[in-house]
Amino acid sequence: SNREQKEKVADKIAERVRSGDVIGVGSGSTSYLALLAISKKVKEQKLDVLAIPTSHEVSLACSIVGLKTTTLQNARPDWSFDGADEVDPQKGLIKGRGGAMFAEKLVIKSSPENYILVDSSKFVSYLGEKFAVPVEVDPRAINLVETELLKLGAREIDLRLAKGKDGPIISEAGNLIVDVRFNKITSEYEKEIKAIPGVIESGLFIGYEVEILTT
Ligand code: DER
Repeated sequence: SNREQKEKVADKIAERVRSGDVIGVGSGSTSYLALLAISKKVKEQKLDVLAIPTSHEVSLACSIVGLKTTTLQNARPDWSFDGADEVDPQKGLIKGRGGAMFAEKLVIKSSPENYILVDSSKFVSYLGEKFAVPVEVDPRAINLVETELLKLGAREIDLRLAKGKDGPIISEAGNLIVDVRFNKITSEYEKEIKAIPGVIESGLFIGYEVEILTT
């Protein structure tokens, strides 16, 4: 099953942990299972490990499982693990269903080794096949960014709404998130979206140093 696939890949990544590691910890359900597997090994073998969380959810999970944490301001990750929503044949990713792609991209760009943990359902022939591209936007720029995204060829732009609160979700950095569907995502889109004033980050990860781990 999907859950068993995720647990298998979570156990695989736990083997990577060495004492002294500073580990970037991604967000999402697969990363969460990996965090549980890693914290179990850290506890059993009394390893000296520091985690760099990528969301409130992950930092809360680290405190629950008893993993010490640090930040990118205080440490550089030795390696990181994370999930993804889509992986294309060139290892391009769409991430951000969980809304943490800004911090996740900072960690992935800061880490010499990045493991992307996916079950078979994440592989696509092209990016955008199943998922929209999440884009984090400064609230002051929402109209400007939507106008520019339409010029870029967006055919659908949805403001991501909160569940437990009226109105839009607010990201860890205090921004809005729009989910954008395009007809064709080219390798230039990550840069072109980022160049729009008011865009903080997108969930497109194209050309990053990542290793895909799957079952
Ligand atoms: O938000 C993210 O980028 C997460 O990594 C997400 O895309 C993958 O989450 P999942 O492991 O719950 O599918």
